[in-house]
Amino acid sequence: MASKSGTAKASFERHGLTDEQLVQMLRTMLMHRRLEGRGFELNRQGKIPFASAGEGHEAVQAGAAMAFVRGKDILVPYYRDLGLDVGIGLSPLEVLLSLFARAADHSGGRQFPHHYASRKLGLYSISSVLAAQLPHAVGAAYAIKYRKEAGRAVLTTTGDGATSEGEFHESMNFAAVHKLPIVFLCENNEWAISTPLAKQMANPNIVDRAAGYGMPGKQVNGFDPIACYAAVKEAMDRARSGGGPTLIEAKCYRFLAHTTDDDDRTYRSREEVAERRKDDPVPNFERFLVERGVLTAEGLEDLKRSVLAEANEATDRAEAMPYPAPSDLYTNVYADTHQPWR
Ligand SMILES: Cc1ncc(C[n+]2csc(CCOP(=O)(O)OP(=O)(O)O)c2C)c(N)n1
Ligand SMILES: [Mg+2]
Repeated sequence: MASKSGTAKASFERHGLTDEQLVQMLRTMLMHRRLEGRGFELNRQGKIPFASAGEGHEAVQAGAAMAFVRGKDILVPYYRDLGLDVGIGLSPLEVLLSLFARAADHSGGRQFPHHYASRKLGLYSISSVLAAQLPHAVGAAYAIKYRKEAGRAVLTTTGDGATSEGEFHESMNFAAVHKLPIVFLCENNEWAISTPLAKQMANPNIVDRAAGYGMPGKQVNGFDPIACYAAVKEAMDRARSGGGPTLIEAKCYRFLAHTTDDDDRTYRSREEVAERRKDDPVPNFERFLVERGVLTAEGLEDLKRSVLAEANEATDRAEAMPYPAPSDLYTNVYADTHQPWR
């Protein structure tokens, strides 16, 4: 499918990424888009109650996932990170089990959809409460430093709106004071449901906040997966080697409504969305890799077919699995057999 590493016809700044890694990043982006579209389809078919939408976030998440070291690093993501979670190893079946709320889901079908967790992958349980994940992420980074576990770091993510929360300030400040091994990645899609960035903060650049805490900040084009990889890799390497925290702001956009429960026509024009779609990172990265000889046109079609087949298989398997048994309702709610309502 891909040509051998370093033998691509046209040269470009690849930041050490091999052809195989570049194709893997594209696969993550394609799977992200496919699975998120699947969530909307299943919702409109009346099969699942809810799904969220990360179209426009594929590049930043695939790039960040490539900078994550499996088996070492810890990921504390937010709810819009399907691509990042899949990129570090979460399977499409696990995503579908969450959407269908089946018993085999990590939370036993109890968590909100798209709120995954995997101890095996170092993937923390996701919180719906904005910025609530950040103090947890900082705590994990503090533990790494306290235990002197060299070569590990925490990657945590947040939306632009969540940076207005007190937990964001407290987490950034604490991480900088204690020089913790952590990277804060802000996926700035310009909207917090119906609130535009300009109503959230007077400074249009979230990255400027880094200086106020005394940590390095980096702004990156969130539609460019290679640039996002490079920024997150550099910051994670610094964190892993004792250099302390970094704030990265990846500028992207949310193309769809906030979730299946939202109608974004009520707060932004179709013209605005259509204009931003011109920079859609998925077809752009497909074209980029084909034009540079990293992938043939045929190889791209094979890749898309294999992503669709995997997503379809995961959908069918998850749908066929049972819901949690009603008798399990209180399992893991209270320790042992304690039942306070009895
Ligand atoms: C503390 C808190 N306040 C409000 C909400 C409701 N809420 C859910 S998502 C959201 C918008 C968040 O926007 P942003 O942080 O930019 O992330 P995005 O969804 O755009 O990726 C809001 C206000 C919440 N979940 N938690
Ligand atoms: Mg946002």
